[in-house]
Order: sequence, then structure tokens, then C-alpha cells
Amino acid sequence: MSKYHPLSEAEAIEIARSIVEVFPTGEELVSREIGDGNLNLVFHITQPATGRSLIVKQALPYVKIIGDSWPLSLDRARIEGEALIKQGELAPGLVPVVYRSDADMALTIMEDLSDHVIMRKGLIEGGVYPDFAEHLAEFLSRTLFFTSDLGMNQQDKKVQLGRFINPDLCKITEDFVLNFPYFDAESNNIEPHLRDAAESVWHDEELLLEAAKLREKFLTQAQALLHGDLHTGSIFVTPASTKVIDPEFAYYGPIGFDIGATVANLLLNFAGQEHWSPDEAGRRDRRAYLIHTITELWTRFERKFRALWDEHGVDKRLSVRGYQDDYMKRLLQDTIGFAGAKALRRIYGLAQVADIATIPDRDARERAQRLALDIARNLIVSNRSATSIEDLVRIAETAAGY
Ligand code: SR1
Repeated sequence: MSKYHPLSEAEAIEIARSIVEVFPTGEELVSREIGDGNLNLVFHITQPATGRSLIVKQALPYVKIIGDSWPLSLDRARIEGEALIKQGELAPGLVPVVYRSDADMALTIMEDLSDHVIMRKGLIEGGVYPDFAEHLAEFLSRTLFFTSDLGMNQQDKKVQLGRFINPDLCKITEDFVLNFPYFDAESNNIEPHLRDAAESVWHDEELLLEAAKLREKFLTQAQALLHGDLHTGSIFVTPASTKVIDPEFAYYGPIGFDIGATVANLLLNFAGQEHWSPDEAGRRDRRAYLIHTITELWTRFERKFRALWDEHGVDKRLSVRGYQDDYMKRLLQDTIGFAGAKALRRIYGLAQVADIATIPDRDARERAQRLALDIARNLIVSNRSATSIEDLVRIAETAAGY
């Protein structure tokens, strides 16, 4: 019989106490459940006498925001632990330290990053993260290149792929990101003032076709080991540090999905500036910063990925003239397409984002929602004709009236 059960705070404390590298002494430990995500329990364990702390994360066997009618495999905790360890090897310093994982109890015990802020919150509060694009480009280029057929032994990759079969979490994405927003699904959460905009999506043949092609890519293209849910709520930042967390959606999928996820969330914040910036000048400045971050992220990613290809490419076929350029063009197009899809689902789908959903004034919120939708639609329909990150910039700026 499985020993799994959701932990009480007292049990989380007992487990934390066994991590002697963090708590070598026996003073009192205090626990607080801080999980505000959709799927897990998260215990923040502190030792007031020493100021030491760690995080105990436990997967729940269902989707927290829906309830036990949507069961979820606990194997995702094993996947998360293994993905974090792999990412830590490939991109040192850019993920939290894992002290222990326990597949039976669906636990990952890891470094406490409370000296950082969740990037979504930081951006909403007007934070500036000058090293973020460089750090995330490093994380993405190294974790994606070295887990792909370009950067690792291709037979070993097939074996690795088997360790990251993640059907339940992929289904969440296949449904909530790439299916439900495109029809009148029960789980959509459409504010009355936005109903007409959602309906226009459901009748937009051009959009529906491109979205279906993106979904097919997500279902079939096992390019590299993805983080799988790389929105700004999965990234901790300070002005000088970036840590990517929560890779429980990790699976072998299309590289552009990970880059697109981050870009989408920067664009959702861009749209949210309808409220978060106090005046038109501030709004322009803030949006310029977000666009600069997106451009730098892509440019640095591309430069690093090409350098890894040139230096560590495992295969003679990789030097065929024009192949790298063609591959990078397709990555850009996928990034743009998935950025659109990842943004669109957050506007009237089940799980929305604070950048827009918490805007208190209805009119400002509606302006942000319509702006985000305009950007998302145009990214999706134009993804396969994009040739440069400037194409994305133009779409966002035009939608904002710049
Ligand atoms: C039921 S949708 C839950 C969402 O939360 C996670 O962070 C993923 O983004 C997922 O799509």
C-alpha cells in the first residue's frame, strides 16, 4: 500500500528536521503552508533561532483549483526532482538546490528562495531586473540544447525521453492552453464584458487553424527536455539573480514552448500596464523596458544556442550549410506562436494571471484584456511568417498604439 498522504505542518517539520545540512542544530522549527499555485502544497520551514530555512513541496493527487474531480499523477514530483537536478547540472546557479526528493511521498525538499521575489509580483510592483535576460537565455540555451538531439547522444536522448513521459501534466497544457480557450468550454472563466471577444476567437478560422497546428507541435515534437510551465510565476528574481523553479510540467517537447511561455507573460504584464503604470509616460517607459527584455532574451538565447551548436553539436549533419539558420528561424516562429497561445489562455481561461486579473478597475482591466488578446491573436496567426524578433515587437507596439 502506498504511504502517500498530504502532509500536515507537523509532519513537514519532522521531514525538514532530517535535512541536517540545513538544520544541523535542534532548535525549534516553524512551518507555514504558502502554496498559492494550482497544484501543490508548499511548506516554508524556518528555524527562528538560527535564521535557517528550506522549502518542502508536496504534489497533491488532483488539480487544487478544480478539486478531486481532476486527478493528477504523483509521478510529477519524481519528474520535477529529476528535472531540477538535470537543470542544475546544465545551468548551475539558475535553479534552487535540491536537498532531497521522495517519489513515494511526492516530495521535493529544496533551497528557500525567500530573499528573491516571484517575478510576476516583482514586475507588477515595477521591479527592474537587468540581468534577467542574460540569466534566462543561459538557462534556456543550455538546458534545451544539451537535452536535444543536437547536443546529446541521440540514443541516450531516447532513454531520457522515457523518464520524462508526463501525460497528466501535458494534458493540462493540451486542454487548458491549447484547446479550451478555442471553444465555449465549461472551465473558461469569461467576464461578461469580454464575452464578445472570446466568441470572436471561437469563430476566427485563421486563428483556429494556427492554434491547432501549435497544439499538434506540442503533442508530437520531442525536441528537448522542456521546463514546461515557464511563466513569470515559475521564476524567482532579484536584480542580480534568477532562479527557475517548479519544472513539474517537464517533458520532451518543442523548444519554442519554453521561450514562448516567458515571452507571453512579459507581454501580459505589458498589457497590464493599462493599470499598473500611473500615467501615459510611465506606461511607455515600462512597456519599453518589457519589450527590451523580450528582445534581449531572444537575442541572447539565439547567440548562445548557435554557439553551443558550433562548439558542441554531436552530429556531422549539423554543419550542413543553412541548417542552423533554418532551425533557428523555426525556433523563433515557434516561440512567437506559443507566446500567443500562452498569453491567450490567461485572458479568459481557468487559470488567469495577477498582472491582469487583479486590476481593480473594470474598464482598465477590460482595456488590458483586449490589448492582450489583440497581441496574442496576432502572434498566433503570424507565427509562421515571422523572420525576426522585431516582428513580435511590432505586433505588441502596434496593438498598444505606438
Ligand atoms: C488547471 S490550469 C493550471 C495551470 O497552472 C500551472 O501553473 C500551469 O500553468 C497550468 O496550466
